[in-house]
Amino acid sequence: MGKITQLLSHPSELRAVVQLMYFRQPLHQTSKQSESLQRCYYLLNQTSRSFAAVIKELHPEIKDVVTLFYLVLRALDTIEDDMTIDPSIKVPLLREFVDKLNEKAWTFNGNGPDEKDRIVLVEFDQILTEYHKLKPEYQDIIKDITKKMGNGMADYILDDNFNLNGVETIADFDLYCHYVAGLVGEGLTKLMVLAKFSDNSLAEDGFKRSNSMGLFLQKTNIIRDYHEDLEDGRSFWPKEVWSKYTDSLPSFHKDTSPESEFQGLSCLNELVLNSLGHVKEVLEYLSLVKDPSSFNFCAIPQVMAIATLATVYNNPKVFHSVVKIRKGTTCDLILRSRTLPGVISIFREYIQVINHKSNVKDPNYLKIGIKCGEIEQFIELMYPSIAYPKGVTKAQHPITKIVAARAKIDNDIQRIINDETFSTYALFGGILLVLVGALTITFG
Ligand code: D61
Ligand code: MG
Repeated sequence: MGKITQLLSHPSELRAVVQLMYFRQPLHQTSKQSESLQRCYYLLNQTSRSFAAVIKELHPEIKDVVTLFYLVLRALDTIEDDMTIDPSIKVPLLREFVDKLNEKAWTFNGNGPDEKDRIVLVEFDQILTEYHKLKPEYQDIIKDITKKMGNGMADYILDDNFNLNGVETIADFDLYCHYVAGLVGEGLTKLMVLAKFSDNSLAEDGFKRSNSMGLFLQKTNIIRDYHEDLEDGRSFWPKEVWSKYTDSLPSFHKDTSPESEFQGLSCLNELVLNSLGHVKEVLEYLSLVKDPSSFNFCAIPQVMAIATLATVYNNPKVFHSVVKIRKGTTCDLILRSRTLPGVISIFREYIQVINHKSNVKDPNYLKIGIKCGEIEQFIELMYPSIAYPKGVTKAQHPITKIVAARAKIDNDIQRIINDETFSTYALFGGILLVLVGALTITFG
């Protein structure tokens, strides 16, 4: 189906696209930017389809910091991802990358010509110029995370003899995802706490919930990108899981027999089940982010991830292409994820989608049902639609305080959303009137 036809067959998504494109009220204005900072925003737009949009809407206090945090780590990841750089060069480069942050004008031109984000390394001097203008506290947070991530990535580079670690066990899988994504969550949490945009308690759990924020995003990508990664000659699916279903991971792509497809789906679904283990901590984390622009920034990637997870779940297309969610769905999700109740209702919806797609024959059928039930119960506790558990009054429940603290923010945002929706419907009404008028004049 064409994109336009798709959109016309989902009217609520059409409304969302129009509302987002023409009526959304930005929370903050942009101020004057130096030339190198403009170049950094150009690099951000070039290298991230999804994160650029949410980062650019952040509060002025942290917008540039988060942009530079992103670009520094994108540069590091572009070294990690490049399969044309020999491990003997790549590993030391990853470990020493943090030292480049002390330089004034370091650049790197050693990526393969087709490496998609090579430009951030070619123009790394622009990033350094702006990085050194940041408050020292912000620089230190970025530096600390860069150092940990570079060393963590280096630990997982396979050399030609495969005698380094690789993603063998589920524990390896969690540790790898911690290095490349959980640490981003940790850094962002430190930045937001420093800027007083989120509850201090977010930094007081050993960064367990912020780690889950990153793991939920990264694992979703890894599951979705099975085919693309395989074509690039790598894989991040943990062997401990796939070895239960096949003795060679590429077989899910190569062998198209129903038996092999069933094994592939069982494996895929077990990984989805594993990812769902992070959902409760994700929702808890989101409930503690106070600043509205930071809330959007944190929530939007997470609702995209749960939508993606529901789409890939039990879906054999994953073995042959990259499965994506519709553009209209994306706009609808962005608009609905500006308040905590909105986010919760999206999660509830997709958890139900997953539950309904379950196959009784799947070896993890029961576990998946239990996990979905657990999440629904947790959501029910945060936003009860009927009553609290026996013997617990609303006032006594710890979650009540968190929800109450959010109520004002959510109310304020909801008013803005109502305005925008009104304008969108007014536009549609206007178009309809003009059409009817034109028809009356022509035929009437
Ligand atoms: C709140 C808001 C955003 C969050 C968060 C909490 C917690 C974690 C993350 C974002 C990071 C999630 C990463 C998920 C996407 N995965 C990748 O981009 C992979 O590379 C990982 C290493 C580089 C991380 C760069 C990054 C990403 C998002 C950021 C950020 C830094 C800084 C600030 C805000 C968001 C993936 O890359 C795919 C690609 O190269 O296109 C890979 O190589 O596996
Ligand atoms: Mg990478």
